Amino acid sequence: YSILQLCPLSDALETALAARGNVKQWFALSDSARAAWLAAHANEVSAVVTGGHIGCDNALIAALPGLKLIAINGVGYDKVDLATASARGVAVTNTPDVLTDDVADLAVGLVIALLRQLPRADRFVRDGRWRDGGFPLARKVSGRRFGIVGLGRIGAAIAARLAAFGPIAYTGTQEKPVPYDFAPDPVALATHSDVLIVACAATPETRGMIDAGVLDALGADGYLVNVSRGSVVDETALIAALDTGRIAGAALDVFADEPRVPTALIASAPTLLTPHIASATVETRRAMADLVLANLDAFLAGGPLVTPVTA
Ligand code: 8YV
Repeated sequence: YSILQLCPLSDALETALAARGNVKQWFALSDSARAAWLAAHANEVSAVVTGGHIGCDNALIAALPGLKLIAINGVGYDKVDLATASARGVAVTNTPDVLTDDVADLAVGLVIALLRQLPRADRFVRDGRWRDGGFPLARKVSGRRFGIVGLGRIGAAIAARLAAFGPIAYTGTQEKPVPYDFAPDPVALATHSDVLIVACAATPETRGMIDAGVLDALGADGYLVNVSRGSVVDETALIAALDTGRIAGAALDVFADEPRVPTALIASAPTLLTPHIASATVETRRAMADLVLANLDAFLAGGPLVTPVTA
């Protein structure tokens, strides 16, 4: 085998991978089957293909002496230790840009769905409750102040869309030449925002950054939207803030321990929960697959990688 596949991928991508080498589906093996397989085949693996939220841990990198490439089918590379990979001479690629529109579109959709209570309104009609009275009033989207945490490619695309609805401010590692107000930190941003949208990369610095202090600064009328990584938000603090009405609501596409979602969040009424679907459209998953393959082909041909991740 030469390609180790760490998570399920689209049929088209799996077929294309199989045309390029022997593919082993790691995610389908039990722990004991993994150990046995490694004992027999570890030396043969030159490339790992994985998802952004799965990555490739250091133990697996260490177990694959012939590994030269980790191709991530996603933009986030927080689950790969770049220092370890580069020390071992393992290149890492991701799929930037092609998913930016989708993630930004979903963020806007979550903002509208959360404030206008769309999932609950849908249930209201289906449950036949319309006949018994009107749906409770929701909250207005236009005119809200939007705070973007992380004005990278995705954050900027979210800002461009939400600028049609209301004033935008942002925070991040640096101030940028953009027509939006810069806040020096998340607390300052949350203080002046009605809706806080998390779009930054997950790094050691951003881990747990949206904490109780940020949520309190957002306030009882404020909403949180997360399309980044669950690790950026202190989930325990978020649950407490939702349960005590210290923030008005949250829309979450990502969670600390996916696919496990805390029962407290499931039980929490002012939340909208989606199963990490920000890049999950036919069009974008096709474009991501094409980029994974372009990187793999460049690697197999010994040429420069198309979208390498650099530390
Ligand atoms: C995917 C993602 O869910 O791009 C990312 O970082 O988290 C998502 O696009 C995942 O990587 C699909 O494999």
